[in-house]
Amino acid sequence: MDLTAWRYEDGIAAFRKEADAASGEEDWARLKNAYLSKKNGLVTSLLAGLREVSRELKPRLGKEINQFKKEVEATLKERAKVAPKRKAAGLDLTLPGMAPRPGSLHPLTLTLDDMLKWFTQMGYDISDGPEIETTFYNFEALNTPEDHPAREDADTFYIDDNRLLRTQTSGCQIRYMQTHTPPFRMVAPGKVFRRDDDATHSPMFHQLEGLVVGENISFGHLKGTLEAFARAMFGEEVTIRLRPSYFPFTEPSAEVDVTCVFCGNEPCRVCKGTGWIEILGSGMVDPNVFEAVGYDPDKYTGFAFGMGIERISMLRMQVPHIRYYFNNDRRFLDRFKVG
Ligand code: 2NL
Repeated sequence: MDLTAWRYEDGIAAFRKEADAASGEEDWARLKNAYLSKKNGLVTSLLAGLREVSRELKPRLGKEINQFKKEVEATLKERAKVAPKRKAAGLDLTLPGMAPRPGSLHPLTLTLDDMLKWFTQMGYDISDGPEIETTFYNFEALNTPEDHPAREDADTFYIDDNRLLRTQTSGCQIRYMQTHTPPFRMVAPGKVFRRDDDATHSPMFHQLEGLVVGENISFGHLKGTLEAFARAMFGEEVTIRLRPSYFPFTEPSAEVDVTCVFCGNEPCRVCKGTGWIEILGSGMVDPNVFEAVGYDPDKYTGFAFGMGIERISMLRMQVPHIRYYFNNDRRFLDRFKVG
């Protein structure tokens, strides 16, 4: 830019005129760009032009351009502060407010609430315990010796040699037995952790375990209880079957299947055409577990069971994938809104 004809008085007068005429954020943004843009703003061009002027003119012009720059910057900065205030002054208080969007209970909570309601009606006590457990409560007391595959580091999140994130809520039952005398019925719901992560497994999920101990508690009690539970959860028309299984803490052990509630005319994907869906594991408490808590295994017997709450919930709510339970996607959660 050729500065020979530039005069501070004319330059600043032109700027003041423009600034006085400016109203609204758009005008101010345009002015800021025209004067202060690093690329082609007037101030930048003036400073660039200064390099070309003669030695005699340089000191005076330099001073004037600096002065000019200062006033432009100060004015624009001052305006940037008041602009939002003008906007707030235009607030229309007669506009309708934004409707609150009430939340809803999570499907997992809905399922757990139903389960606990049923067990409570059946006389069960509800108990819980720590998510960080010792190896004694998670394994030793449950007849799971040091060399058992379930104790492999590969499945368990260990904190140190003696502490871990519980892989099941059974520690709650051990604590309960240590502080109560049979007969009793109790359930323990809570978070459990396993080093597993795929389509049907999440590294954290929720389990509900139950324990009934007394004199003469039999396998018949186990079967009748779990059948009544399955009917309460999936409908009076369902029935269950027991398959022999193995857990270190129960003997004998049984997995429980429920008749498929999804089977219609088409081939069923949920039960893979078998007509049965596995819902939980169970068994008669191993005498070694009673020994570990100081109960006389000749006096007491009991049954125990454990199930994944997400799994039961998915079946009841027809949710196709466990990840829906942890994503907190409103489109999914809103499906469970009441009212
Ligand atoms: C499963 C099903 C189960 C238990 C949990 C249990 C607890 C005590 C004593 C005996 Cl204190 N048993 N819990 C029993 C059978 C099954 O969970 O699939 N677990 C891996």
